[in-house]
Amino acid sequence: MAETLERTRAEAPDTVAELDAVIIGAGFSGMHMLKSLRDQLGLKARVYEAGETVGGTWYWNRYPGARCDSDAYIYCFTWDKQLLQEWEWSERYPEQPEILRYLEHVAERHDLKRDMQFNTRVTGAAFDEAAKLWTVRTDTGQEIRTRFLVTAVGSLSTTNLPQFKGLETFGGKWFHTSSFPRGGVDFTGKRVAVVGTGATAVQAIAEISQQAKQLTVFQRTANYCVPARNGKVDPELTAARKADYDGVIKRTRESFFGQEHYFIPKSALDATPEEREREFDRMWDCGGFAFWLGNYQDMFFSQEANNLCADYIKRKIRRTVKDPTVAEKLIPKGYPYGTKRQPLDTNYYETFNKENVLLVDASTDGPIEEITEAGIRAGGKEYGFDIIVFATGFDALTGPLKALNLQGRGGRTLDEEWAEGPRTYLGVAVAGFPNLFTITGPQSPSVLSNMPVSIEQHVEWITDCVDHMRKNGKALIEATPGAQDRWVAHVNEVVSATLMPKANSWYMSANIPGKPRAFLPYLGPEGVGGYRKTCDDVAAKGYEGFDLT
Ligand code: N01
Repeated sequence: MAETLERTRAEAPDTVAELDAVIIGAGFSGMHMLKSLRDQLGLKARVYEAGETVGGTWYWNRYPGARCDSDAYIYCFTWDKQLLQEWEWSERYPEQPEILRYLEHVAERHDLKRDMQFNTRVTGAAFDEAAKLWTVRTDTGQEIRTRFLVTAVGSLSTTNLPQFKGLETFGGKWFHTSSFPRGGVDFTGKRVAVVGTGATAVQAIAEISQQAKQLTVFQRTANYCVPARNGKVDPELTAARKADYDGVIKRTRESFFGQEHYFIPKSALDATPEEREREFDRMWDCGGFAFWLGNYQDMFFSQEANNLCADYIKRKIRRTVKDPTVAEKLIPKGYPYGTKRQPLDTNYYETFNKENVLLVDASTDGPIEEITEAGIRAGGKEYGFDIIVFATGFDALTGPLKALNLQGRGGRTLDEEWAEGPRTYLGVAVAGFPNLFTITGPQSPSVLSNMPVSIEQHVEWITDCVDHMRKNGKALIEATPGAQDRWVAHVNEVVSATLMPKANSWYMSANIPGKPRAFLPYLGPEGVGGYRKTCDDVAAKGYEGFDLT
């Protein structure tokens, strides 16, 4: 690894380079952005990536059980029509190594790595007002001057490792799920702790319990989990989807969440109990996000309707978990269903029936007090461990952008601009930061959608915008403060009509101590389809809300 790093750096281009576009990150978004700017527009573009290859999220998140939660047939690039036909996914939700293989294949097929520099972290970028260029700095000591700066850093890429007292004293090994060692961790015969019960932990816990001698799960907030129902996809269904990929693409692009799930156009309160139960059973049996994103249309708005959905899941938990005391600990309390990211489970609740699995719940058993040399002390009791796995999530959406140390006009930083929460225009631009584009940035649908759908929409929009500027002899594009103010107000107004603000979720910035409470993505009234139309309208009106100079 060290050798590879040295070699890659030695081969790195000149210390000062001039480019048309710098793209930060080589995940789904950086790969597509490079393909578009370089091969479609002919720009001199280059990707800088901290990891040693492509993949982004799928390069870093290698914990046991890591797999996508969207059906694979829509969790891929749609711009390579031939590959859509050729590629065969092994199951409904492929595991991390398979998705990484897919991305490696795309990179090779489109010769993307030629214009990517790995093992290189962007450490800062400043806008030079006189030259109208960005100067980008890297940890390899390079300085790159570029007209356009595109962040493709993902929404969930800045690790949240809570500052537990005493972590440095722990005598065993500890890992965060977002940066697991290559080659994995051998849990065989080990006493293992998992801290957290979010979507990541729900995937990892069932897997780790199969290897570990003893697994202890530290839960702060119980989650509503629904079955993933992973498995082989019926070949006839796959063939039908392939035959109708244009239809699939159109439908996901116009949909609410970038998925082929549609709300039941009715209030849950208007259905009879029998009808409701039938619908709930149907969604539950379908698995995946059906229960979350294809439920009654008022589920996200009416507490009464939401309670009916929540109660169904609570009944399932009580039926699955044999020990009633453990089941009660696993019953979510204090926030509406669906207002935290839906974890998809494969034997999650069943795992708590195993003899080697213990649940330590912050409310009933006491919260984590400190990490000790031997393990974790919670609720006054010490639990001994060989390995601790922190599945404690991310500083979502704003974290990865702030970490870039961007300086816009007048040297202003995002820390200053976003002191009270993110402020963007359309989630793709920030006033005072000309020629900066943020793919799936805060206040865009991003994490509330099937990511590849939102990534492609942003990449296409940015590509069209850059093309428009070149054709019209424009050097700079910049969101106006007024348009940004209106967008921020709109984002907050829309979400305030929903139940989302009632949860202490990472959507609400609540997982990071001191982070200003603000809803981070955009939950537009018509979802990703409506958001796409809004962005297209902005472009059609000559980039309304932007100054083009
Ligand atoms: O992180 P999380 P995640 N003391 O923030 C707990 C995506 N994803 O990595 O709920 C004790 O959701 C925290 O408790 P609480 C997906 O979008 C995608 O699981 O805040 N506990 C929670 O239980 C997802 O939402 C896929 O009270 C602490 C957990 O740690 C996002 O990644 C697969 C704590 C963190 O849960 C993040 O999920 C997996 C503390 N100080 C994930 N701090 C795909 O399908 C935090 N916790 C691609």
